Amino acid sequence: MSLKRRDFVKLCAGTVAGLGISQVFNPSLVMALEKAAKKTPVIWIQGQGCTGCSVSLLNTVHPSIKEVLLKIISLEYHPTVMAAEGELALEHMYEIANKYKGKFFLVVEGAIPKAADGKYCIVGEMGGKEITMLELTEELGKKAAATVAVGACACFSAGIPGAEGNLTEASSVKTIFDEAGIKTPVINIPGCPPHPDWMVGTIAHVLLYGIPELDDNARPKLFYGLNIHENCPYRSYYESGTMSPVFTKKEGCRYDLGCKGPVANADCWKRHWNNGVNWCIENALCIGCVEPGFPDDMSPFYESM
Ligand code: FSX
Ligand code: SF4
Ligand code: SF4
Repeated sequence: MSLKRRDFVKLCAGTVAGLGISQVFNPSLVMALEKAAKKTPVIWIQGQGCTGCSVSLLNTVHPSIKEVLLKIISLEYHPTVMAAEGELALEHMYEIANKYKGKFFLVVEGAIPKAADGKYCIVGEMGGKEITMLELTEELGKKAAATVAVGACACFSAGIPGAEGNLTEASSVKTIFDEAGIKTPVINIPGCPPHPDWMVGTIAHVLLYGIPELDDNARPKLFYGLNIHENCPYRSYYESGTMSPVFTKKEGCRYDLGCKGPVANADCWKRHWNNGVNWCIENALCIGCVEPGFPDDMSPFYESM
């Protein structure tokens, strides 16, 4: 492989102009990934979520989702995008998990409910027996080489399903693993949903160079290492006390409208969303979707801290 880790990291980090991994995925990297992916299948399971994380991944433009699925991620199971369904699909998933025991990557999207023996989230049925998300997460978690928790729901305090008032004991992957004594490493890719670059970039890093450097919340520093407020293009407005009275105004800091940029750590300020077209603060404000405690600790979204 001709691309050194240092260069890959540079690619992932993007530039101030907003270029990121999705805009500049380079051919030598794709070739190397194609080789690595063949040996490392990915099993993607979904629990309590809105499928927004998968939709976000499907929105990756460069590389296209076709390239991601055919060359970068050898996706053997994904409830939303696979053509197979029912027992046939589950049988294939178990076959891959056993054949590649200790070698495959498990991606978990959505929270895992513990109440009522996990019955709030049934993810399949085999031979007339219902399979809960809880059972599946534990079973596959034990066998995986590493687990990537995508989205606020699978990380930390279980996101929207884990918010105040939830009766299902929605839990994060880390909580489930800790309670079941599962030692498989967990990488958190929070966001509601996460940026496609954060998911594709992290999986590519794991495949090519191993687990990237993580922060105290098990997030790759590559994408979550810098604070939004400290790097925000609206920062000069904040310093001069020029506050925007409405979301629609181009000028002015969003602090008084409830912006949570000061406590949010991610590279949205330079990566931008929707293939670089815009990002939260440009259209409204940051609701701190990448932080532990989201959404409760970031609420009310539209009131300043
Ligand atoms: Fe959660 Fe994924 Fe928020 Fe949705 O499924 S991270 S609710 S955007 O997308 O899990
Ligand atoms: Fe900070 Fe938000 Fe204002 Fe940007 S818009 S400077 S992140 S408070
Ligand atoms: Fe989440 Fe804030 Fe980034 Fe938007 S700007 S994706 S709310 S961390």
